[in-house]
Amino acid sequence: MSEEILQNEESGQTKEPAGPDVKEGQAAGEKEAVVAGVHNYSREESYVWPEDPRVLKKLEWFRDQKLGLMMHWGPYSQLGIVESWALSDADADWSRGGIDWEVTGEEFKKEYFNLNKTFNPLRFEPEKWADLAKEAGMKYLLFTTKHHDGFCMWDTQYSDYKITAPDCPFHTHKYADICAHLFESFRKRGIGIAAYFSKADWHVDSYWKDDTPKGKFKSRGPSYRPAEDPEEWERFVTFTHNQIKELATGYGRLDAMWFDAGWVCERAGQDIRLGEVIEQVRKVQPGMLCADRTIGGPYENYVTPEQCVPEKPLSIPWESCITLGTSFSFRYEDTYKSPREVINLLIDIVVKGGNLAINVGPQPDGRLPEGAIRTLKGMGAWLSVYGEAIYGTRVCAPYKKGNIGFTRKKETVYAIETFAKETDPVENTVWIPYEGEVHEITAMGDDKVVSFTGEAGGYRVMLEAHEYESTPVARVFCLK
Ligand code: FHN
Repeated sequence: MSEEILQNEESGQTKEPAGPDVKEGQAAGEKEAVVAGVHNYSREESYVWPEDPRVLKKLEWFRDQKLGLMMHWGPYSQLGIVESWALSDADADWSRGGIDWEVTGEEFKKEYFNLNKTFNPLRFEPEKWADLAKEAGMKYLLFTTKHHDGFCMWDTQYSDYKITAPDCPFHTHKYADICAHLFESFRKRGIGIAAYFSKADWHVDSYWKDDTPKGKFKSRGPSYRPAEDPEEWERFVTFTHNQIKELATGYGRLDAMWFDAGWVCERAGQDIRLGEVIEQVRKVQPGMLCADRTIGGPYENYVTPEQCVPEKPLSIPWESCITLGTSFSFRYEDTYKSPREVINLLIDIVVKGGNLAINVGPQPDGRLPEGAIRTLKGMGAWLSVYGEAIYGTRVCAPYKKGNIGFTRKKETVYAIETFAKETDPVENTVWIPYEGEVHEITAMGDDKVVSFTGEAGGYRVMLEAHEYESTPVARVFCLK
């Protein structure tokens, strides 16, 4: 679903592909925020460091985690199509490609909004998901509590469009309050919790309604101009604040709330006064991080490149959200990145000071796709041996040269030699272009001290000849 966004090296600001112009009904800010369904990310220069010491402390916790499991799950998984976006008539040109049956836009929207009446993931076992996430080396969960379609994966008291409503067959299941059981299962295993929440809600009538001049045609923004109907907009703001507070007070400790739908913002005339509710929330969730994507300012505590990795290290907290398959939502017969691809991606991100939120779209029956499970297990196998060079580290100059990436933790520098392809040759001598002072080098894995010579510009490591069954994903050397 997501178009690749071209990254501008200096600013980190995206050069948007020739995406859709500001379409009819979209506020000016909408085009800048999301192009073909993909958010760009805020400029490093516009970042505002939080003043609350508890938030600053939580940011250091966040920067230590490095790896999160993002999950997009909702009734749309039954169709194997893009999450929510096909509902927006103004985005139909790119979002309805997966709609390959004879329906009109109006009929499709009705059918989509009725998917809750058949959503029944009977094979959902949150403990199994949490065990797998732990095995995969995940340090936090980023879960879609509500996507743009407005369907709530928790027992909200502010909407009947929810997993626990009588018209959703899953409401009788012991795990019906999916967010409650997922958060508890992951938290029990020491995994952090970040709640994804869409600021846009295409189901609630205070955002989308039909009795407007545009009639049934819908774009990603509200079906009316908030400035022309402030009472309606205030109803939407109250509804949104109530749901955010509900998640923050009834579902245990939240380490972060991650706000999607960047077009819902003051500069686009859609001010939901997010800061007001976050300050209230932080009275019960001290230090909770807030990622108000693409907005900048005090409530975007970290920036969130999507489906891309900045060219250079960023000096601010950041997290790339990237799909393990080809889509954030579940796709039938999807193809998944290999462990090698994901670990190389993680290394590329961590040497630049960021986190990776790798996304898996669960199946409509409640299981995770087999291909995703295989890769997650493969990731965990590598991280169980070399995770020390990833978790809790920070950027280390020259951060990356050739296929050698660098991280640092206290007095140790880690040189990570990556092998992008399983056919890459594995040499017995390794050139490490690091110019700091080094007295000892050990090879992680067997923790053997290795021979090396210091030369201009770096160190040459001489390893004992070793027959590898297959090219390793990456080798790690500890420089002390
Ligand atoms: O519109 C959403 C999209 O559906 C998906 O949730 C991604 C995930 O980061 N965020 C928005 C697009 O940038």
